Amino acid sequence: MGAAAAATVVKKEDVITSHPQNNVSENIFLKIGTNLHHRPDHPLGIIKNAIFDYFEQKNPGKFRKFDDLYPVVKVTQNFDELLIPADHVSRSPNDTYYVSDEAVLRCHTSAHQAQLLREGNAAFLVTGDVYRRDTVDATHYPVFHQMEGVRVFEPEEWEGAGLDPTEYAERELRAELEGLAKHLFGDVECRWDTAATFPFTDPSIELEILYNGEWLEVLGCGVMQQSILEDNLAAGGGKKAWAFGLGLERLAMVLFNIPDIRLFWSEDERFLKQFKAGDLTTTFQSFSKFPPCYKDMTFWLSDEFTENNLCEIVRGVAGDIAEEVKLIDEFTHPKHGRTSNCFRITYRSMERSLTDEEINKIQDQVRADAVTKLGVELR
Ligand code: FA5
Ligand code: MG
Repeated sequence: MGAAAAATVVKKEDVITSHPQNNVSENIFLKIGTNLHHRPDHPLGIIKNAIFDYFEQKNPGKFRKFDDLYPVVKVTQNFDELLIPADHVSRSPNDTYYVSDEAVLRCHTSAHQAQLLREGNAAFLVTGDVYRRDTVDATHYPVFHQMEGVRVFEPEEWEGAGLDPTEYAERELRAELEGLAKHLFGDVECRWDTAATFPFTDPSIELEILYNGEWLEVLGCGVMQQSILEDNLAAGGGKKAWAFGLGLERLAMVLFNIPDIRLFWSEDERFLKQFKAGDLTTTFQSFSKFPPCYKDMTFWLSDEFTENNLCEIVRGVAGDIAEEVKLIDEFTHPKHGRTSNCFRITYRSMERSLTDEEINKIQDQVRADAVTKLGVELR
């Protein structure tokens, strides 16, 4: 891979520190360095290579590929260099894993855009694991994989087409990504959401694919803000670029009909042996139809409470048998004004049956942790 590549060996003390802002959990640390996208027979490796093939066929030799950039990045790389404002929600420790006040686990592969432009790259693809504190359900997981794409254009290119530079870059971007969707899925229903916004692109758009009867967002993209080019690429002010960031799990779920994002982390042979390097035709066959187990918990909110914090607790206790955490009822007391929430937690293993005893123990621990770590008052 590229010269900027570095082996991803991350030691525990590199990410779990005594810094007051440190919020990386043991669970998350254990996932770092797994690099599922490096495995050619894993659905994430298969989809990554299929995307590489597409770009290579369309633009031979054009895109430089980076596959193992270190996942701990500076706050400046993850946010500032992308013009993400100081008060943007994504900077909140509720959403992002902080190693210290200066370093984070990258929450998107966009964290490498500016650095790679500074190193003189004008067309590149970066694949890597990214980390976000997020909800628990079938399409969200706190560690997932993205591929970033950037392509810089020269004035001759848009002048030759007789277009304004932004129009030209947007047209090229849409064509490139619609072509990718076709390459991966053949005839699939796609639509562009033009209401999307990213601080680092203008215009910004998101691509959605119809999956199991619902629109699933698979990537965000847009025309790169000109100041990012000006600040990082030699003579960048006179050029124009597009950028995209796509979710590999989401694409693989659509391609292989994988119903739950947790499956990507399964080491179960019944999952892994269904996939073969280079084979895009696999339709995943469910090997487990184990019943779900629902547990509701109701509590008065505290200052510390957020949905992401509760999800982090559930994942910490239950690991991958946590299938969904969902708010099902909310109520504010007419007299004292306190708010109560009821969450339904769904537990289900993809690999085996769970016992009542096991689930009750887990649920008791979740309840206890919610009290001690978040200060909620159980009802
Ligand atoms: C971004 O991360 C931007 N950096 C994308 C981008 C790059 C925009 C370059 C413009 C230019 P967003 O947060 O929407 O955007 O995430 C991009 C994709 O990652 C989503 O479309 C989805 O496919 C995937 N994704 C986001 N959150 C999760 C999650 N919790 N689990 C699995 N996949 C996710
Ligand atoms: Mg999005």
